[in-house]
Formats: sequence, structure tokens, C-alpha cells
Amino acid sequence: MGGDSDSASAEEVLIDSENEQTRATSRRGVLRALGGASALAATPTLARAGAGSDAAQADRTTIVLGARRDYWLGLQPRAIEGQRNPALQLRQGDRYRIVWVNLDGERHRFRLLDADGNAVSQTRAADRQGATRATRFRAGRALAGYDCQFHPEEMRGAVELGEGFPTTAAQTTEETTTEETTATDETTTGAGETTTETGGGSGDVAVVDVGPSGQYFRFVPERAEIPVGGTVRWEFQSAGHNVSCRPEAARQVSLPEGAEPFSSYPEGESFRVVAEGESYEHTFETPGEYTYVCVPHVGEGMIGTVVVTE
Ligand SMILES: [Cu+2]
Repeated sequence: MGGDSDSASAEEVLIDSENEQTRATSRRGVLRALGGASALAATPTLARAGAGSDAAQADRTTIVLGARRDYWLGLQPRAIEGQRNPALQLRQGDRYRIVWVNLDGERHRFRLLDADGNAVSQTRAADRQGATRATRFRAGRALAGYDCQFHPEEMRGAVELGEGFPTTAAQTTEETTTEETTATDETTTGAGETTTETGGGSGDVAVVDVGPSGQYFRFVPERAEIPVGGTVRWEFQSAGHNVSCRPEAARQVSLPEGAEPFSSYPEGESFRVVAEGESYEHTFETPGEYTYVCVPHVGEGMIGTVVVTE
């Protein structure tokens, strides 16, 4: 993450979710810096140039877990994806950020434990489905495991100090490609020369993957382009997300003048999420640029754009 170099030297830093949001989008800040343009200038103060941090490093040190009553579900990095109560492989001295997502609406609270079972770092509790909490810490010898304060029997795993999570070559390459593509898109926005990179759509349907493998907090592609009358289909590849292009849901949302707001949830229920494996479609009748968000994860930079051309 870009913020690492300027981090405080405290051994453990507890961050509440509001503060955490400030740092969470630093990756987008880096993208913006690369692209030059700030078309998505949702959070301009975040562009504090994060010392060329590479995405692979961020992915290795940002751990995402899902909270379910019976287990913690590994979501990121890929080394733990899909695992229940995965062992966290940490390298001593490295700084990490753990983000967890409430997947079942029960009350959970992530805690890092020492060998005696004492909490050495913890997030705040959350009991709303889709909510995220995070904590940032430096891996030290004392760490032995983690649990949920409210379900310590079922939701618990080990911390293994060693080489840390592997950064696979494949993952690095893919991440790099994603970042470059995004930067290019943003650069060309002003010139109106964006290229469509809709994944797998045919005709006037563009498909956007929501929270796909290894990219829990992303819409992929982040920018989709369709002609008027075309449809975007969001396919939810992990749990806990939604799609909202309603200005009251997040300040980042924007629509062309005269366009109708839309969302995957009934108006007014902005934290209702879509189940994994389901999809949501919207057909666009008004040309222009739409910026939409995943409401629970907008603080993590989960923002996408649809460009509708005449
Ligand atoms: Cu989301």
C-alpha cells in the first residue's frame, strides 16, 4: 500500500473504519497519479503519492476475510481464497492490513491473539451484513493466532511467522495489467477515446464481474462501455456486495443529467447485498458517464464506471 512508507512507527495501530477508509483508497490514488487525469476525483486528498508501491506487495500484505458464524472465510490473497479459518502466513516485521467483511449479519469482531490467547490487536465489532472492519499492524513474534471475540470456538485460525504469503508470478502479472489498463483508460477519458474492455459480453450486453477471484473489492472491468439501449450485467462472484447508482447512497455516485438512478436493491435499502452467484442487470437509455459503487465497500475503493455512447 502506498501509505506504508509514511506509517507511524507504533508496533500496532488500531484504526477505526472511518480512518481506515482514508487509507483504503490509496491504491486508487496511485492509479490516478499514473493516469494523470482525476476523472474519478472522489477522494482527492488520497493521492498522496504512495511511493510507487507495487500492487503485488499490497496484495500480499492486505488480507481479506469473510465472517460467518461457523468460520472465517479466506477471500484474499489467493493463497487463502476459499479456505475456512486459513492460517495467516506473515513475515515478521512486515506491516499488514486485515479487512473483514460481515457475511451473515451476526455480530463479529476480529482479534489477533498472542500465545496466551490475549488480544494484541483487534477491529471494532460489526453486526450488519456487508459491513467491513479493518486493523493495521506489524507482524511481531507475539502473534500466534486470531479469532472472533463472539465466536471464539468456531472462528479461529493460526498465524504462521515465516516467509509471508507467496506472491505468485501469475498474480503479479495480472495485477500489473489491470493497473496499467485502468491508468490508460483514465488518461484517455478527456479525449473521449476510451476503449471498451467489456468482459465476455456479446452484442449490447457488457458483463462486469463483482468481487472476482483475488480482487474482492473490485468491479472488473472498472470501466465498461455500451451504446444507448445496451445492458450491463453485474455477476456477483463473491458475497457481500451490491451495485448502486443512487446519489444518496454515496457521494462518489454520479449520473448524466436526466438519467434515472438505479441499484441492485430496492430504493432506501442501500446495505442490502446480492448473493454470490446471482446477477443484476440494468439497461441504459441515457447517454453519458455513470459512476456507481458497492455501498458496503465504497470505502475500499469499490467504484465502477459505465460509459453509454450515442
Ligand atoms: Cu462490495
